[in-house]
Amino acid sequence: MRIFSGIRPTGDIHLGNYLGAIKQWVDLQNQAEPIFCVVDMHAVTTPYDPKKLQGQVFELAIDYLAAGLDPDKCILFVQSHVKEHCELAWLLGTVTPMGELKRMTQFKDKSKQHPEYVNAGLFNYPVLMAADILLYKTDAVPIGKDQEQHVELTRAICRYFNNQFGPTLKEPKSMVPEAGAKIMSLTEPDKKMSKTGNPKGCIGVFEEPESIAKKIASAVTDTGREIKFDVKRKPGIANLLTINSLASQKPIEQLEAEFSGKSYSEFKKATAQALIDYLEPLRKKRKELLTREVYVNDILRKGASKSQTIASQTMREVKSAMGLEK
Ligand code: AQP
Repeated sequence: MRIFSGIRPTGDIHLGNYLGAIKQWVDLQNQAEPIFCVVDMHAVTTPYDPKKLQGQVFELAIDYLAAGLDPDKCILFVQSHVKEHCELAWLLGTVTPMGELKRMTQFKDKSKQHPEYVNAGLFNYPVLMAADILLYKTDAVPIGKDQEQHVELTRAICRYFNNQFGPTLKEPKSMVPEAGAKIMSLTEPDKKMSKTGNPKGCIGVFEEPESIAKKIASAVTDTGREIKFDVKRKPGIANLLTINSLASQKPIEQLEAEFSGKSYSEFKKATAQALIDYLEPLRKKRKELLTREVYVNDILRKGASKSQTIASQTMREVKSAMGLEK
């Protein structure tokens, strides 16, 4: 089974990125044929600083390795190093109805967030994402809940293409984790945790322990006293229970029993500690990797070469099906 996934190099990865996506990638490495990507071409669809982009790409590659990706088990590369991603995106654009793109929640959200930056690249983001996935004849895409709609569209684009030009591309499925698929902001528990939201609501995977403890201590909860998993009535507590459960590897029911009759503050302290302990090995590994630039660049170079071998074969098939090549 081949899997493909990626993250935009738009800043430090957070707990949502880790629990929703990367943790699954690490768990899947031993059973699947995994390809992971730093999707820099997607990063330029929203405002960014060109002087910082190279550094952010490099740091995200380090983050992947620190989080547990093993370059001997997976292919790891930078999207813009394999030109076939953009080439296929252009061709897939010709079979993608505009109406489908207009429905995409992420396009609507990002257009509102950056009204001065609503560009055609942002509109076509899901077509590039479809190209990323279809280029590798991917079976499954491990992602958080917010990206499910884009994978659904990828499946539709795949069908449009195959119906028009004959069976060429493979229809992938989404892989969304049972727990952690949508980690919410600590300050606005009705919104997903995000790199570009309120920084106080977002916990970085490599954040210092004191800062993690502070953020969890001031996480928005409710006026009640009960530590119960109730997403509608107690979204803040439900979010903290999810985080604690994944970090401590204790089922939510066990945590509810353990903290029955205890205060929110005691529960928050324990949650912060569980999370700090959980993330400690990742933080250590990242510090070590930051000094190994040659090693990391070598992994990315080899990864791009392996990806390109697969990608160029798919492009030959696509171009031949479309009559662009013999
Ligand atoms: N809050 C989340 N909970 C669970 N999974 C999440 N993902 C993102 N946020 C959460 C998953 O992480 C992967 C990378 O997503 P992305 O590249 O779309 O991330 P992003 O756009 O960088 O997400 P952000 O943090 O919201 O950044 P900005 O603010 O720049 O848009 C995906 O699998 C996603 O589902």
